[in-house]
Amino acid sequence: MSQEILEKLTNSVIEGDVDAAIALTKEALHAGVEPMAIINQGLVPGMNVVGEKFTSGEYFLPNLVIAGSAMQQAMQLLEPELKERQQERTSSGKVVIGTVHGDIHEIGKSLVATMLSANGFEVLDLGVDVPTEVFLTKVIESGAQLVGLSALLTTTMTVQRDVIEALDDAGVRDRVKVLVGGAPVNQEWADSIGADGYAEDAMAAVALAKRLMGES
Ligand code: HCB
Repeated sequence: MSQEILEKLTNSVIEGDVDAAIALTKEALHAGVEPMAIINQGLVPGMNVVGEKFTSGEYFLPNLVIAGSAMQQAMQLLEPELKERQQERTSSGKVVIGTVHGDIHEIGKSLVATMLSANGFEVLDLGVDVPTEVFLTKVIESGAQLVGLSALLTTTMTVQRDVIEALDDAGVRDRVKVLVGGAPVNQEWADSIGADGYAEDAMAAVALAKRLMGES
């Protein structure tokens, strides 16, 4: 039953049927499916298929837009549920997060921000297409212990390195741990640019953020 709803949800994202995605997300919640399972087993597989179809030329930009909208609207229903289930009382630390300059992909970054916040982190979400100097200013102003840099394009992942270099040049690199992520990013890339960690998804980002906080 739950599996059937999740499969239909995946298809609704692939087909760009926003109304169905909203209705099926509600149905899954009602059936007692955990919000994180709805994301990872319902919505994300749909986005991955959309990405593959875009690469193969079967889908075009409007398909990405509508699939993104379906996922975002479903996420709006899930965010309060995620927070309610995981809210911790004490502050785990302060995090500045954003999608780097030139990149407007926001769904994954927002999911990481939601999960960090649900796990007790104080999160300052700078949004998307964030200029490198804004990351620098906000890290200094807020006194954040962590900065999360999201990049979904091979052309923008290099901006993660620019931010690390800017932190270095400003003499604040040792004050903040840098956590990188996004579809084209991996551990090897994170190591090569001197990031403190790489997380492949929001749950891994929370675990890593907690570990890095323990180290700082
Ligand atoms: Co976009 N796009 N897109 N896109 N897009 C991708 C990313 C491609 C891989 C699709 C493909 O070709 N297969 C591709 C990138 C290719 C590449 O560079 N290697 C691509 C392209 C090419 C483009 C445009 C250039 C298309 C064009 O205009 N011709 C354009 C770029 C615009 C720009 O940014 N300047 C573009 C635009 C769009 C939108 C706007 C239509 C839309 C985004 C809507 C929005 O966010 N509001 C969009 C979408 C939806 C996608 C796909 C289909 C899904 C992305 C997504 O939301 N995934 C994506 C294909 C794909 O990735 N499968 C495709 C779901 C989330 C939950 O996963 O990976 O973002 P996530 O985040 C994870 C994870 O990476 C990690 O945790 C998250 C949560 O689990 N994580 C972090 C992310 N950030 C982190 C930071 C941390 O500190 C730690 C962990």
